[in-house]
Amino acid sequence: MTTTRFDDDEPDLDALYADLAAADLQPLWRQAGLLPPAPNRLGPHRWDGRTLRALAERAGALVGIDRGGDRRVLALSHPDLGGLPFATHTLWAAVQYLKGHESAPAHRHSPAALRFVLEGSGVWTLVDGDPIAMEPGDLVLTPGNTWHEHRSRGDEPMIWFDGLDLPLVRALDAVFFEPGPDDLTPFSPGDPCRSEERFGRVGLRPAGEAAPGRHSALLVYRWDATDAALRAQLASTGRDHARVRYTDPATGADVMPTLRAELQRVLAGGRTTATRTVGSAVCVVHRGAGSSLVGGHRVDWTAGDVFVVPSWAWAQHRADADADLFVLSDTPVIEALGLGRRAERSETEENTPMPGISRVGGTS
Ligand code: GTQ
Ligand code: FE2
Repeated sequence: MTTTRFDDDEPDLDALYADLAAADLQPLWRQAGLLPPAPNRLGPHRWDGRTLRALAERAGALVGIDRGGDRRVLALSHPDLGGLPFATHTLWAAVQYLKGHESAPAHRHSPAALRFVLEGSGVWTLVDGDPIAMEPGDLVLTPGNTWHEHRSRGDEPMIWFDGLDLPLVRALDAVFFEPGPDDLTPFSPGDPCRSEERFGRVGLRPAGEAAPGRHSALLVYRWDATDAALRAQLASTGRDHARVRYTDPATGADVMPTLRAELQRVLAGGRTTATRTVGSAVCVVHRGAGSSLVGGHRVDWTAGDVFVVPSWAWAQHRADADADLFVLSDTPVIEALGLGRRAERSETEENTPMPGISRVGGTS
């Protein structure tokens, strides 16, 4: 007998509960919190960037990259998830640290991954053998089931943010993993990135190619282009904040079926509109400093920090210094399943206090 055995003071009912448990059954009427009025599984949480970096450096000094794990990765583990190495119930978030001239060998897995580069230089990620040079602020995709390896040809270490849909794919029991060959893929730093050459020019893709696949054929989004799009949006709207979504250039869809990636810029003194959406998000502070109101809690942040915006929590970001937040979310899944909801706090409500978790469901 492994299922929960409920009990009661009334002997007949208690006997029923005993027999239910023996038959691996549970009464719905004793399930508390199974059907909450609104999503409530997580609170906000923040990881300090300096701590992440310092501990990644220590791991770099003590732990090699062996065929065992293949990756020197520190997973962000949300305290509300009972010890699981997951940032939210759907998203894996981690920092990966690769020292100069190290190689993390090829493997592939059904969970999809993306990398947002924090610091360093000299690293290439090879995706199905295509070499992608990584620089701070770049977004690199390693879609589900693509071979990927990380290769340093420089002297300095690199640290980047990893985002995966691993907790979601695990919950679906759809994880496949395969190690690659022991031999590293040959490449030279001068090799062009084929994906970028073919799909990296806005609005132009090779004519007559096979229909677009399940993920973006463009595997790298350069910081220069992201920054230019944000500047142009700020200039054309005259606002103090701007947001761009990384998309499949052929379809305009999200970069991968399970993951949405966006860059939220907030100028010093500016603040975003308060919104709440279904689905969880992880925000990586690329630049600047500020604070966010998340589900009624204040989260102060600075460059390098990572914080969680839980499902259906009100979120509003304010910047004290020009700030860039890389935002990873599971929204494509939520939308594909018809579970999406979104609320925005209107301008007329601007002066009323931020609704907190305790008032979820009462304001929209
Ligand atoms: O770089 O291939 O953070 O497979 C977790 C799993 C990174 C990777 C992670 C992975 C990788
Ligand atoms: Fe991987």
